[in-house]
Amino acid sequence: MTHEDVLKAAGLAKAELTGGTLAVHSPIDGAEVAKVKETDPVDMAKVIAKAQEAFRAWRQVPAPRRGELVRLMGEELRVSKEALGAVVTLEAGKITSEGLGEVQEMIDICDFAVGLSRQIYGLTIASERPGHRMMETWHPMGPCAVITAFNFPVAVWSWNTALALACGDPVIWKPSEKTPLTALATMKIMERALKRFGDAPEGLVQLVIGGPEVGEALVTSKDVPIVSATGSTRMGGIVGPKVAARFGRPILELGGNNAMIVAPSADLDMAVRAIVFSAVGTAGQRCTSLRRLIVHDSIKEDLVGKLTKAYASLPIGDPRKEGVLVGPLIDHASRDRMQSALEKAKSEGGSVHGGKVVAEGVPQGGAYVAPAIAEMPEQTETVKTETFAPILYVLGYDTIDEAIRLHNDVPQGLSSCIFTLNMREAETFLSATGSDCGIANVNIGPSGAEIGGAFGGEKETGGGRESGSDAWKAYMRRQTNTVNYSAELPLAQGVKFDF
Ligand code: UN1
Repeated sequence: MTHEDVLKAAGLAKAELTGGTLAVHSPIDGAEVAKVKETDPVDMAKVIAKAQEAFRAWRQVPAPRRGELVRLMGEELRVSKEALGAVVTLEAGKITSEGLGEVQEMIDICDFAVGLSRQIYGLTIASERPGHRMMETWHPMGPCAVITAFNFPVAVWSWNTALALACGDPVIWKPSEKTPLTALATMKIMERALKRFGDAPEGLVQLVIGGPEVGEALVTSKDVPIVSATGSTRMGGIVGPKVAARFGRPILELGGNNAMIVAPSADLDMAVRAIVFSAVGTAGQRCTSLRRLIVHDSIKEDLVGKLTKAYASLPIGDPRKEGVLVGPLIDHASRDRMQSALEKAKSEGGSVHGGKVVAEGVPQGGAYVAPAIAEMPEQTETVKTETFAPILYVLGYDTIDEAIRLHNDVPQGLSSCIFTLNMREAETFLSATGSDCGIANVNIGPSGAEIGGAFGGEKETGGGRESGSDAWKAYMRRQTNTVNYSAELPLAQGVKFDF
């Protein structure tokens, strides 16, 4: 299928793809595939007011009925899975299976949120006063801005939107400027669900396209109480304080520098498979991609040998082609950043396998690279920096304490894992003295999390949680209620105030 056919199959009309100011390129071959219209920053006040109006209606709709909209969204996504997956491939460069996987992740969170819509509940708490009852009620919070990144152009939106809608919050979506087409295609699907639902308020789910000024309006508006932002630590460092300064609620999912500890008892064949998927999958452009391998000295040489062999056999190229496992990087700037990180690693004493630019057997115009393995003498500045590309830094260790120290000695704290058959090591890694990340796994890689768990991380990753478990609470306001059903008015803490 040509790029044009893919966009057409996703329901995108020519008029939406032309005449705008934002040029969209496919990372597959660098071709300009659209020029989309951007939201005028001047119109942001109207967008936000519309969301506020939608909120006033939506918060009164019973949560299970709100869940019905999410159920329809899941149904429509099922119907459009292939078409939307293909747009993800076209615009983000993911291989076909990962493009489809991303849409599956959207379907999964819809299913979760439908159940949640009948499970929004609070506690009942024992009161110290006779004839009193205490409880917690969760109420809708207000419009939720969802700022997403290019690498999961639609799934991250759905984690936020499925929960926000079930929780009673309208959504304003600002996608990455690199991936507005997946957003436009997703809105078509959403609109079909809204139509079938029937009486949802206008402006419940809005899309705005543009640069920092458009984002700024969402970040600084008091009428947008929740700002969920995914992207770089640099971006989060700007967004977080601005939202906090107006007492809004930020949900930040920022950089990761995810590691795997490989202990002497590890099943090495399994470890190799986990490493290759998590370091090379999505061309190393997941927040959860494996970036650091901390290997016991006794098995390091053996493991690096196995890995370099596996890396050499990886099919690199057109992500639409069957069998290809490594697609392009998002753009040439990203490729250049990878190359300079590798140069820096070398200057710090690293020895690099692979990592070269690939120009043959791949579509011209895309930024294709061979994934790299860099054996490092120590955890240098380059290792501590997240480079959004398939670079795997390898470090050796002697004792498990040393491995955990190295593991935690980076600014980021998203995902982590250990490969070991030693129960003491596994449990220590998951304990209070183990991994300091939001996600810590045993005998699986750091990427590819299911939506059932809370997703997010600590330190410079930003502390936000999205997706499963009780992440929904971030989209609601908690109210503590005390009800007096007695004929007395006793005060708490034994205070007397008689008059
Ligand atoms: C991201 O890269 O921003 O765990 C999200 C994973 C995916 C989500 C990644 N489920 O790798």
